Amino acid sequence: MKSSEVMNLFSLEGKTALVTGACYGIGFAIATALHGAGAKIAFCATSDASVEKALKAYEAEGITDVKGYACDVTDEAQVRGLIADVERDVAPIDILVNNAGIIKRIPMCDMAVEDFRRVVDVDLVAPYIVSKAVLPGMIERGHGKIINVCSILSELGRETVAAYTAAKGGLKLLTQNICAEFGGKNIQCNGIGPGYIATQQTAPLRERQSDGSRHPFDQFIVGRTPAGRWGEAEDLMGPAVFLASDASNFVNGHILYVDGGVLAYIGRQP
Ligand code: NAP
Ligand code: GCO
Repeated sequence: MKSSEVMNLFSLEGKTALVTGACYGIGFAIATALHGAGAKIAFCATSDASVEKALKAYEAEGITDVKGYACDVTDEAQVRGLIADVERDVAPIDILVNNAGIIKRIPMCDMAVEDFRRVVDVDLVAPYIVSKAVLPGMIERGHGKIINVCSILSELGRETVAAYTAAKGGLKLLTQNICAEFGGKNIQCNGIGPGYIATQQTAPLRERQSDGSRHPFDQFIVGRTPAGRWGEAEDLMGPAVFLASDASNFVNGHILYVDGGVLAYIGRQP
């Protein structure tokens, strides 16, 4: 390959991507990035109202050709319908980003088993359901990219998020297993593992205190992150384009942590 052609490796021209839960936050940033690299974008969210709101947000970014669908990704019948709709309205899916996720912060022994199951359903079972629905088409067409949005909590635990860490740890291994099972079919399945990113999901951890001071968890995260700041959803844009593109064709079963260095750091010395 000529050096002048290297940047073409990152182009997504002619590709179609489905990003789950891409109304705002990380999913929105990833969908916007893939669009900027040339892909046609479809996304889903939990309700028509979410989809309508998101379409306006994309429009505000100058993106008018995305397609949005209401779909609960934990429901296999709805997911099959979603894939059929995307293939009919847009094109067969080359890139799947399993981004939709929830968290419930409840001490483990106070948590109802239904709450634990719901988190595992959305954060782990749904990526399995959506991947299972797109894989046969990817195999038939001879290529495919699946990106699972994991977390640094695929590696670490912390108080109150037992279901989330169990699900994200499982998602890391599901990523490796999809790689193992379908790598020979020219399908690459990788994960992105964000650190602490300033989105709606983490807003309660950054709320100002009544005296105007920063939330103790906010200070803890800044101290625990070598970069010395929270991540922004935009920090995930480059890594997502890389993992969706031909630039990563021999990268498979890998979790790309985008965490400002948290996982490399033992924490500030006293
Ligand atoms: P967010 O702002 O809460 O957005 C989550 C999105 O998922 C929303 O669009 C939501 O749809 C959608 N969603 C939730 N349940 C769904 C379901 N059953 N079916 C379809 N869509 C569903 O979250 P975020 O912070 O951007 O996080 C996105 C992903 O990154 C999640 O998997 C999260 O666990 C992961 N992550 C986040 C961080 C962080 O610090 N923020 C760090 C590591 C990993 P509606 O708009 O309809 O509610
Ligand atoms: C929490 C946070 C995390 C982040 C993220 C960290 O309560 O600890 O919400 O779960 O969302 O996954 O990488």
